[in-house]
Amino acid sequence: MNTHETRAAHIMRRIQELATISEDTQGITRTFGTPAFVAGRDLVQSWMQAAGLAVRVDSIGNLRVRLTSKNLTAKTFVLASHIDTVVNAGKFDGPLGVLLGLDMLEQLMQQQVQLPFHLELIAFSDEEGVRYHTTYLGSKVVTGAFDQSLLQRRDAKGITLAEAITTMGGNVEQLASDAIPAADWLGYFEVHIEQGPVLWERDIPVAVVTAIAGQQRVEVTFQGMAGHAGTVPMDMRQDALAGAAEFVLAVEQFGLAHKENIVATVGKLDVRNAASNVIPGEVTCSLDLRSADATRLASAYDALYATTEGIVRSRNLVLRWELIQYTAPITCDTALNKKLAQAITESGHEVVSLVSGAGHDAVPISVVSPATMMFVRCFKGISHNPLENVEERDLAATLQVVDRFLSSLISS
Ligand code: HGY
Ligand code: MN
Ligand code: MN
Repeated sequence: MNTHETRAAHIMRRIQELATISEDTQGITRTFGTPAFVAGRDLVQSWMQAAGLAVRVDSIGNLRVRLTSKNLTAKTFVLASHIDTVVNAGKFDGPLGVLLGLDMLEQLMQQQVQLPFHLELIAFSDEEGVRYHTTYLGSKVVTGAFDQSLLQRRDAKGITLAEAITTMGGNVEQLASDAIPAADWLGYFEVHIEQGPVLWERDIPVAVVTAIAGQQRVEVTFQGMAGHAGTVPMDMRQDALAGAAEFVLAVEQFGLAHKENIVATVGKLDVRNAASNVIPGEVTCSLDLRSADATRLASAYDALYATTEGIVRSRNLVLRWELIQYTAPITCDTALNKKLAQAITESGHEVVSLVSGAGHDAVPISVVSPATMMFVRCFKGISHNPLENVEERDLAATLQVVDRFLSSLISS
């Protein structure tokens, strides 16, 4: 049997190879449905096929492979993560969990393990929600929760989600029939980088995830009056960008004032018809609001909306506030976490439990199945950044724990 170190090196080589595929030459970008996304997916598919697995590309573009149990009435346990990325991403956010899952299936096949349950590995096609600002498109098809009304959403180039799915070879007519029936789910497990500094600071390779924060994603548009930068007196302006700037700082101030319980970010800002000699007439920005506490998330949302209304009133602007996505916070499955903690202890590591500030596909999955995650230490906790990195020794340590965790599931 391959040692954990040789397996880790193999997975690392695949992560590095996948990282060479991108929409642009600068960094790593493979957003939902783009040619670069499809090229990356094809590479992962080729590795799955080389392992002797029959790969199904489902209607939303997820890659799906299964090891079936001889017990045909068995339920299905899912290992997964995502292969889409943010813009200028790191190498590990998503692919780590997919390629580690593929290694697990390869090991089980090599050892000819008789499974008491079906084991499905899924590479989700859209966790990040970068292109259509709606996350979890891939996992929501697998759980039967896909919102058909999203099909008409348009990306920055005006391409609808339906068109993107079709262009990628997906099938919008099949989206509702690609779910794993709720009764068939045995459990869900995702390995993912921590994307935070705790494991780095504590010098521990892995952690159990006990909960995942909820999030509100809003599109905020400030409508003023475009005008000549040279002729409109300062006190007669309806400057949309000045209003948006006040909003950005108000969001930061609110987040700092409530930093124990929430995080608030404006990650995108677009000035329409921008020119240096034009007073901005329309500005659209994003608001990303998160908390592990649903009540605090709701009150933060209401407070920031009220603040924004005050800003537009004082500046004689018009506000368009569109909630793009709301996801409630979730708690991970305690029984799975108990087994995972046991596997971590047996592997010689201290058990650290973390709440995830980042969203993950485990969130929609937890609606239909017991779900949990394990975090892997990453360099200084940096993620959504080309500096994102995982050390091979931590990947080997992760494999040791996941081997034990899966064995405990198989033998229970
Ligand atoms: O935004 C997030 O929390 C994740 O990276 N999709
Ligand atoms: Mn991720
Ligand atoms: Mn991410």
